[in-house]
Amino acid sequence: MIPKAPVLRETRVHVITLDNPPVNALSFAYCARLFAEIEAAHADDTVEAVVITGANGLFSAGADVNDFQHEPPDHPITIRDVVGAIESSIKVHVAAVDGNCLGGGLELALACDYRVATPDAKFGLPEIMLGLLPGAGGTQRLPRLIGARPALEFMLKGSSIPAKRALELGIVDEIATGSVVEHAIALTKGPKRRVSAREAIIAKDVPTQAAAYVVAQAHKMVPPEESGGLAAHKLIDAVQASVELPFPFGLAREARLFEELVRSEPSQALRHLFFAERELAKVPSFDSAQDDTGKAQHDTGKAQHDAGRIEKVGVVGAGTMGSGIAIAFAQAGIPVVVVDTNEEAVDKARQTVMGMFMYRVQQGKLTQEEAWKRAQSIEFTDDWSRLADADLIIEAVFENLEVKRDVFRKLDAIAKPGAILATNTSTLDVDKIAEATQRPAAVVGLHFFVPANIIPLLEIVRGAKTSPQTLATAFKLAKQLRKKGVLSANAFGFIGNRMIFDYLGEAVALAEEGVPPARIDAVMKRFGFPMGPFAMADLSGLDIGWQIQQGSGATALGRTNVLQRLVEMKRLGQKTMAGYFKYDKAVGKGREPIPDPEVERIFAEEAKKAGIAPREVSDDEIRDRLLRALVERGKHLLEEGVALRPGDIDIAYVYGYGFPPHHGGPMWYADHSGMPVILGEATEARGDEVVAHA
Ligand code: T1G
Repeated sequence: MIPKAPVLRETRVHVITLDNPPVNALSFAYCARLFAEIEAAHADDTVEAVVITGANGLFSAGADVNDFQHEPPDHPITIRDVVGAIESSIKVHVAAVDGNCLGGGLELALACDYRVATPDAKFGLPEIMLGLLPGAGGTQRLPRLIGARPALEFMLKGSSIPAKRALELGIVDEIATGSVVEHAIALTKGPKRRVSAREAIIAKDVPTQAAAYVVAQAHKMVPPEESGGLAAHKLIDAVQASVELPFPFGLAREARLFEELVRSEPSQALRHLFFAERELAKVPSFDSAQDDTGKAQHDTGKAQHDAGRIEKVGVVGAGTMGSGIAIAFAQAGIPVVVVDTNEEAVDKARQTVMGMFMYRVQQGKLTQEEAWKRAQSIEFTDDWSRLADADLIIEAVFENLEVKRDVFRKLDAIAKPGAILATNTSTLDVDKIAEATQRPAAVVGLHFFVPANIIPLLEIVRGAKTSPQTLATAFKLAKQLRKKGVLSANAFGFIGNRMIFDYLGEAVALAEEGVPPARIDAVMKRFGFPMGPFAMADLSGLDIGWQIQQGSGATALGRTNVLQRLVEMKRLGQKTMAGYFKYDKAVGKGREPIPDPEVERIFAEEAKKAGIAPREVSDDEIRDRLLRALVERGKHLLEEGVALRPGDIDIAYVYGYGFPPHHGGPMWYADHSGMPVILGEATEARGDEVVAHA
């Protein structure tokens, strides 16, 4: 039973506190209780007005996404009913917002007559990130409150805005300096003022007659429905209804569009990713973390509490990766020392970093002051003793085992007790690196992706001796860096790269069967990847692929020597303006892949030598074979315990390899697209096995 909130006798105001920990999600069950309380306040003659606020440090995170994962109970009380009750009441309602006010939580606030917020409050309608649209009146009320175009932009973005910006837009009426509830109570003196009673305009300076043009433009601005744009197009339709239809009809249109989206596969995929992301840090601890009864501690809660604080970081290696990692920490407000033996590299890194911050100022993503402050938080030096007080030191030097072991030996002598030593290796054995130190429990793999300050994926590689505390600190750090920390065991290529080898191998196999690389890339771009496998290989460098193939012997890219021939011809990819494609500075700043008949001739020649006959291959076969290569390797990695959950693999691929989020990631896609996956079939055909680092 929701505790009966006090009716403030002197003010005759009923204060309702949303309280459903951890995020005051407005689940069907909670809405039933809330609805009852609101109805009671409306029926209580001693109550003249209602203030709604939130407990647990926020207003509300909106609807309970779990409720959409299964068939709803018959006639559930939903946010719509709660909003409807507020809407139909003659009593003034004021939303007193502190912390996050998101989704259905903001829609509830929009149903109130007034909204007041603390300076730290944040407002967002992130439904589009879940493949949905605001389904409790947001698409009809927000356009009436701030104009259809600003409302559409706000909902299409889905990101949160601070209270100050919400005030500028007109979403909130006032910012409270003192108690937000007290401030709200004062506002209850104002007249009843339903947002729904207003007329929806396009925008302050745009006549309503332009509605059709604005709508048409909006549809052009978002991706096609089949490429992840389904929710966006339906959202535009709903906002169009807010301009063209009377409020109740617009609400009905919104409800119909919402129901269509809830059942849509893109939304199911995005909801899968929402929960998969929140599972990432839930890691069964190592046996060593046993409680006093000897039972292994499985809930991360325990491990989380042991997470160390990272207040200063050292980065060894001032190359592209080292600079990107330093920027990522500076962006998270953590001071960094970048060390390199080579003074020239140190100077170059200083310029790279400064250049990157200036570029973000030009993009309007940072103010000059913010850029300066962040750049100042990075120290560049060739004096390794500057690392002595760092809480964490990340090595990002040349990908060679002996070079890295030397660095770790040196760091082990310099670093303070309790400091964590991390390696950014992408292919080498973390245990062999840890063996070079006296503190293997404090050694962990932190595998960033280029550019490290942009790509959200961070593979956290657990070595044989990595302690639960070190792991817990790594996961906490991932959150501080706004990265998706995905746990991998210490195995060749970890998760992401191990799967991409098979994906690239299948692409090469298709090209050997006579399918032009450009066609293969086009098929995967139509599926939703930002680039195809061959353009991806050219971006990371064919010499890297060849080196890894040589180094590991774990997997061969294809059944011929095409890769070897291209590397010998110094066709190393974008960096040499020729790889599987050729590049021209005059076309797409030298980044646009241009088909090269020379490469197709080499494929045909090598295939003939290997006795591989050209054959007709459909686009569907291309897509399915490439995705199956990913999924089969993914299933192997799960069996081998390299990856913990299918959801972890999906997060890794969506946030690290451009797998289209509206397809949920390779493992979810395989389960939901009916793609036949026979474990071991393809891998056996390729005659390779998972190579765990011995
Ligand atoms: N529903 C269910 N569970 C939720 C939830 C939600 N909306 N939001 C968070 N959780 C759980 C989460 O799974 C985790 O659980 C715990 O709360 C802490 O979350 C009709 C249809 C609010 C900014 O999209 O953005 O309203 O792992 O780890 O980093 O129009 O959560 O501990 O078991 O993320 O402090 C729209 C989603 C819903 C907001 C807090 N709302 N949430 O971040 O904690 S659709 C959203 C967030 C809707 C209406 C429509 C963040 C947060 P567990 P956390 P955090």
